[in-house]
Amino acid sequence: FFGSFKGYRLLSPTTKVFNRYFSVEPNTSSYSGNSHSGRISLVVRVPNTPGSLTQPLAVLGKYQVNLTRIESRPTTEVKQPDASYDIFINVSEETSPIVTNSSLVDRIKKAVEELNSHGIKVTVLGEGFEDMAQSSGGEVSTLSGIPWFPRKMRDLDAFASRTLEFGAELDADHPGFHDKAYRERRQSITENAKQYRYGQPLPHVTYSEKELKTWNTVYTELTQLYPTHACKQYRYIFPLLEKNCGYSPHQIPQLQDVSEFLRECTGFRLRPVMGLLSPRDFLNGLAFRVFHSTQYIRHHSKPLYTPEPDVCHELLGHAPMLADPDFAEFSHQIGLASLGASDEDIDRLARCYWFSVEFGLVKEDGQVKAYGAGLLSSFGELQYALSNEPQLLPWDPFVASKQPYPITQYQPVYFVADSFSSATDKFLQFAETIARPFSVWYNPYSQTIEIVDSI
Ligand code: HBI
Ligand code: NLE
Ligand code: FE
Repeated sequence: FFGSFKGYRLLSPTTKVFNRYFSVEPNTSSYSGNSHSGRISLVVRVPNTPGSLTQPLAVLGKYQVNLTRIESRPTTEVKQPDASYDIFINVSEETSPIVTNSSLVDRIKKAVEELNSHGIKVTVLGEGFEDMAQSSGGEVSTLSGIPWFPRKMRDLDAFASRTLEFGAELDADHPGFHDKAYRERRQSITENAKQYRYGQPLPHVTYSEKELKTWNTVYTELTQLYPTHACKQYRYIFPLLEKNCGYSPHQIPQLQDVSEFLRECTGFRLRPVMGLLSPRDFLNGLAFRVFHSTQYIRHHSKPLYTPEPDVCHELLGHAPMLADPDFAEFSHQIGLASLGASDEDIDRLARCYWFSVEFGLVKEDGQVKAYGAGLLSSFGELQYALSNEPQLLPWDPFVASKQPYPITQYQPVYFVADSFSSATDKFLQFAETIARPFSVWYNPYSQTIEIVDSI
């Protein structure tokens, strides 16, 4: 199986984002089963004056807060260069050797209050501090309430149950709403996804004749369009999927096989999901090079367009593109930008995602081709997008992030990228405008998000 990947481009781990310096820290929480699910970090803002770090350190010491890593970076907010520094501090979650009566969270809260009272701004990241964001407003001592985000691969297990409200129930206007057998079938497939936990093999589904017939129609129609409509990366990878993952008109590939293939290509992996995740959860997964995939198939009455993701959309739309290193890098960067982002910034990122990963077009030898998964999995929209009907704009994340879109009909506007690497460069310029008092780095060896910055 793996031998047949010989000669295929593998992920180069030396892309821009991987070149940053970071300091190594023993990650004890990954080994112990009973630890707090997320780590705690503090960002302390100090002026660029002699001794300004002494007080924060003394206060943290006084409250028995044990530190495991300290890094500094000049703040970007301030006009004068190096007028102040952000000090990034990781806190050990191991029990202090000195017996204290109060919990670590309480001691950190007290330490932060004391620092605030001295006019020192502290940002706390981690669970248990949400109430502080509201209670300590004010000019100098504002704590930005950074939304929780997953720091290790296993944290993605928390998403499984959060799809209930969004994806478990079909809407009343869905073609499958009155089809009892379809509903029950979907229910049993999504139940597998709900039970799934990190490290388990992906659920295997034996599809019925009826489901295979739907797949056959979608596959047969789409593969007639790909030679003229799909971008060259897609056309290059598709035969490899036929060879290695059982892509064919007569068989629906298994997520497990496709996931193994993608890991060999770009480190991306699939994870089963019940249905639509919130944009925040969905994008956060991309930061770990995890793509959440549905496993049920669209209703047989409407094979050529569905507004929601299904196994045709994931496997024919997304999977081939995720095997391309430049596209994978682009997707990963959207994911990293989403970690801890404000709700407004998540909205902006979701629109960037929509107009690129879902519905993006790309220039190729003077022509326009499709790379967006929503196009590559819809026979109807793929033709429409490359007709003269819709409006085409050059890919610009500053524009795309503000562009509203319909979700149940063909898009009126598409964005055309020059290439995936230039699309990524433009996206990174945009991502810099997303306010966040720290930087993140994905450590592929430990599969954890490191909160770092070193300039
Ligand atoms: N959830 N399961 C799933 N699949 C998607 O493609 C998806 C999602 N939630 C949101 C989303 N896509 C996007 O439209 C953006 O909002 C991120
Ligand atoms: N419209 C696409 C299709 O029919 O395959 C699915 C889009 C999901 C966002
Ligand atoms: Fe999608």
